[in-house]
Amino acid sequence: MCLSTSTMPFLWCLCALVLLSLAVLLWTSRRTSLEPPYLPSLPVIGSLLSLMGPHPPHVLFKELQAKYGATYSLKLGSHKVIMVNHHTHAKEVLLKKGKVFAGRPRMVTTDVLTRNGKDIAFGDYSATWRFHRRIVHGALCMFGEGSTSLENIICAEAQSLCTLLSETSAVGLSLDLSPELTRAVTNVICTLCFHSSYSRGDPEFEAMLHYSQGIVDTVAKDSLVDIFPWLQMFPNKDLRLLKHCVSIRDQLLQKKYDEHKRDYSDHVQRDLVDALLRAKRNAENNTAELSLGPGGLSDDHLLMTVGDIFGAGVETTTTVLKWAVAYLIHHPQVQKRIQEELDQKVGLERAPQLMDRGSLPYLEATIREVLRIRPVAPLFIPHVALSDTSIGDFSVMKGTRVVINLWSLHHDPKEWPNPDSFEPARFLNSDASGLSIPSPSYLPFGAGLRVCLGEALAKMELFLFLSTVLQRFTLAVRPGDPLPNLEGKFGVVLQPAKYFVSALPRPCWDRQKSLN
Ligand code: PLO
Repeated sequence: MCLSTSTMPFLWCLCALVLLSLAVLLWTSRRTSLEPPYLPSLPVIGSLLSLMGPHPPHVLFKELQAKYGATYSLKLGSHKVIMVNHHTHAKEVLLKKGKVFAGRPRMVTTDVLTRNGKDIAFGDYSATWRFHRRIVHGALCMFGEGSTSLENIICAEAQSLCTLLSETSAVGLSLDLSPELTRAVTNVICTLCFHSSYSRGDPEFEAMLHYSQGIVDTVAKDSLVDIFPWLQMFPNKDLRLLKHCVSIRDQLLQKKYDEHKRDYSDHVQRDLVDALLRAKRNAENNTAELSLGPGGLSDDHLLMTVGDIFGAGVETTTTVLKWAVAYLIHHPQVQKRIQEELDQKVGLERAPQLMDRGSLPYLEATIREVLRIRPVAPLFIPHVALSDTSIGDFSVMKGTRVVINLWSLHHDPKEWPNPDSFEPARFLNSDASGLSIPSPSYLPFGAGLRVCLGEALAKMELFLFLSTVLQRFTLAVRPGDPLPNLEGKFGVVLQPAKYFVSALPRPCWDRQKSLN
């Protein structure tokens, strides 16, 4: 066959076009089918051998970036997990593709804690979950931020903490602050949820301290039984402890819940449980809401959610306060600067209030730095991809677990100069008159659909407790005592080891009191 010279250019164009489309096709298919680098993995045990070593998981996962890059995958038993260590991919998961990654994995320990995921934090994404979260959000807004009664409750608890510190310092004692901080924070949550509170030595409170620690020690910390569910068949000390602690917690919650149901009235809303009960009843009367799926919003759901609010409200805020005190003891110059700011802006005549927040930037910067350097939940709770999707150039299959390593985000040396050193001033603006967030690699409360519901409440508490105590006391260890250990014990929350504090009344405060 002979081709005329006039058809040649046309054919060349056609060939070029075909080649170009092939290249584009090849490139895009390569792009979306690219898998994140894999840690070595063996049948049954998955990547477990690569995860053994002296470091806690969040630190190990951060270090593995050097070899595998910021986003890599591994296998925990039969589960494929993608580990995300950089803020761009973290935000893609939490914000840009928040809905696709809104799932939660079923785990043996969290199923025990939450009656198979009937709560909000560990519950999987569904219409019931969305409705449930919406009513809890509404109820928290009603009783949460901006509520003067809540501010009064926190201030009263902070004052009673100061009274205890005065008593112990008067007899030269140093003190493990943990139970007292827990009681103060518990009372805030108790008032919010149940309009009740605990006094020192209350046996119910002691029981709560005990069961809650048992739960923190055993739940959702990548324990073997969560990785290999079949291990439940064998005797397991941790699982037994968890079940025991959960049953005590459930009795306590059930008692409060039953009392509320008995005394419920449509006309008064005393607390969060009343608000939740009302929302549940409204939903039951509203046929549209009944399409929520099997069971709708059951009593179990409400009970488990109150358990979440209670557990999260107490364990997280107490832990941050303990970290804050530990770091303040290590950095007396930071404490001094907060106290100077308090003396200047609040004075000694009155206790600090929420309205002082804007005029105490250094204290607020210190709180931000504590939340950066020791994030409460360094690996958050794992997410699950609800459909085939991608993270950056990597393809992600439906059902893959995604873990955001907040520890890596908060200790990224490219984002935070000297990431391991405690420097509150990094959160101040250039003339130190206000606050700033110097890096996008900062998500202490998470982001997106599953952002922490208690963020506003936590911030109120951290501010009021720390300002009230530091206005009156300088915190230190007794001469010769060790400084608090800053390493932390990994679990569903990263807790500091126990330490003892001595609270020295500030001379200016004492002088002021003797004048009054
Ligand atoms: C803390 C111990 C309690 O007894 C039960 C409980 C409930 C909710 C959990 C909380 C614990 C730990 C912190 C969690 C919270 C839900 C959201 C929060 C995991 C286990 C965080 C940091 O994500």
